Amino acid sequence: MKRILITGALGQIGSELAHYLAKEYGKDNIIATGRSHRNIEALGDLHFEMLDVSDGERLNELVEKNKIDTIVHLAAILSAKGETMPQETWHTNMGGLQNVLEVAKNTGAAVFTPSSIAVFGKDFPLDNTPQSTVMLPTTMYGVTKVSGEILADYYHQKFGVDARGVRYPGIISHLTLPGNGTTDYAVHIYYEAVKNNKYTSYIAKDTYMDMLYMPDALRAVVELMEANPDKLIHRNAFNITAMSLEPEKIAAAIRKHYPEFALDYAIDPVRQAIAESWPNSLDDTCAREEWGWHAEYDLPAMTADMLENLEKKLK
Ligand code: AKB
Repeated sequence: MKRILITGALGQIGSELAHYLAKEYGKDNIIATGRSHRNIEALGDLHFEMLDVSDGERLNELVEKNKIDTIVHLAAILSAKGETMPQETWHTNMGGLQNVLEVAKNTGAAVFTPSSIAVFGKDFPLDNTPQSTVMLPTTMYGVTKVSGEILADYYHQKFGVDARGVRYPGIISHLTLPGNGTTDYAVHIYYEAVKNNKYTSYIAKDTYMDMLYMPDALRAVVELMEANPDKLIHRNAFNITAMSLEPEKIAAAIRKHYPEFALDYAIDPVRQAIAESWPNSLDDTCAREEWGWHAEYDLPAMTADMLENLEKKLK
């Protein structure tokens, strides 16, 4: 990676990844893009261009003009929002990815695009979910993520596009809020702990999902894209994880800092059903073996860092 264009750069991951990549590869080598200016302040003085990923011509123009060699494609509609607008979710997620892959085919750029634990849905092992197993998602977001994995592999096999990806679990972070997914509760719980010392969870007790702290999610992008391609048996996309969490476990970690923290429940049936259709825990052996993946943050380390940063931001 030398010159990198990021789509969806104003979202939860993009707004942090842009700075991370700027540090690694130089500020002048990063073009952050998004389809509005909402949250633009998160990018500071990084170079920003307006881009709607449904506009393949504009994407091609930006890639050629800026001599981009890697496209990090993050723009997507997430799981809970996707269930309120399935048609638009298909159109945005699949149309955007196909434009990115076409531009990559024409220009020789490499592509990083995240998949998700949402690729799983029915008839798979819920515990220690393997890299390769049944993928029958129950959300439109999941349908686009499975299709996206297959499409990216197709562009690799057929046209030699260097497309790589990971299946992100829920990502916990303190800079930009997530954009209406199912795992968002695991971010909101920290904000509410700092603001009000209590949280009402829309996900039920004992509902386990995998989570990852943002610094690990960012490092994964660079490590996978810099990995030796000869070592990659899989490409799109690798299971990665750091911890398998449910609301009470996070609350217990928060209580080490805020002993009075109170957790209660008002279950959202839509997001609860999605959560129950996703793995309790992932097996990330393939990522470990093929490109050396490992997470650095566990629950206590993440909780301490989240609370410290949110106290600075919110108090
Ligand atoms: C969501 O909850 O939709 C996302 C995801 C796991 O892909 N955070």
